[in-house]
Amino acid sequence: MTESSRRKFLARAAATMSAAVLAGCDKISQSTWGPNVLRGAEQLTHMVQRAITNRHALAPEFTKADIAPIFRANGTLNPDSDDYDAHVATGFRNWRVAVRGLVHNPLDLSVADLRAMPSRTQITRHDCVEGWSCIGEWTGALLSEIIIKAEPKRHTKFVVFHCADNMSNDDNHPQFYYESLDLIEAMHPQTILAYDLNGKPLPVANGAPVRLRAERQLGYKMAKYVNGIELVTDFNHINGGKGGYWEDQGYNWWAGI
Ligand SMILES: Nc1nc2c(c(=O)[nH]1)N[C@H]1C(S)=C(S)[C@@H](COP(=O)(O)O)O[C@H]1N2
Ligand SMILES: [Mo]
Repeated sequence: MTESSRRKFLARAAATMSAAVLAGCDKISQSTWGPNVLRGAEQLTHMVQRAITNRHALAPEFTKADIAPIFRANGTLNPDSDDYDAHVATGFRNWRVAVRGLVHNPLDLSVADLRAMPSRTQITRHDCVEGWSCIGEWTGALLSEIIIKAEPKRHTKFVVFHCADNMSNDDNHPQFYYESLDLIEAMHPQTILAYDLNGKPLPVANGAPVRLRAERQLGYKMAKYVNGIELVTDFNHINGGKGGYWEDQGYNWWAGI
């Protein structure tokens, strides 16, 4: 098998396993042991994929000729809050990415700070679970450099990304989009906090002023409008406790491709 057909096979195998588990979801989850079995199965998918794929492998990269003329946008297209509108009006000068949680050195990074950090430019394919893909060129600060700069504490296992878009209709109980990666994905050389798309500052629809690119993951992992990064040992304390907005609605936490 070639590397890419092997990866496709693994993705399919993992999807089949998850689908098999989900098929019995309603019935199983009514009994007390169900949730543990489900969690166990998801952990197994993650472990199996870890064991048989090389976690240091790079996602495929493409050429300028492959870049789509317009990068399709999905999910929130504009956070549309007074706060966000004010940032748009001031060219995101006051936008900060707050790095908190299990760190010795908390950071508040402006877009200019991010632009001054070691960066990477990569032409990659974005795969959305809704069934579309799009190739674009992303430039951003290496997330590994940000994490190292923040001096993570020893027990850090996951990195959580907090976003500015409220997914709830109820302004009194906002539910901001969020996502998370394990430390291996977070430290991967193609994982960046992107500020440019196709050589220009990110459009609002694609997550201005900064969004995550974790190129070996499905689209929903790529948090847009990032204003916070939190280092944690687990995410039980955050919203639904599943590590992401879509995960809280039932998507798999492990979204490796
Ligand atoms: N903050 C935030 N990030 C998000 C989403 C969102 O709704 N809000 N949607 C996700 C999904 S499902 C996809 S496919 C990609 C879409 O990124 P794009 O708009 O640049 O295509 O962003 C992901 N990140
Ligand atoms: Mo998506």
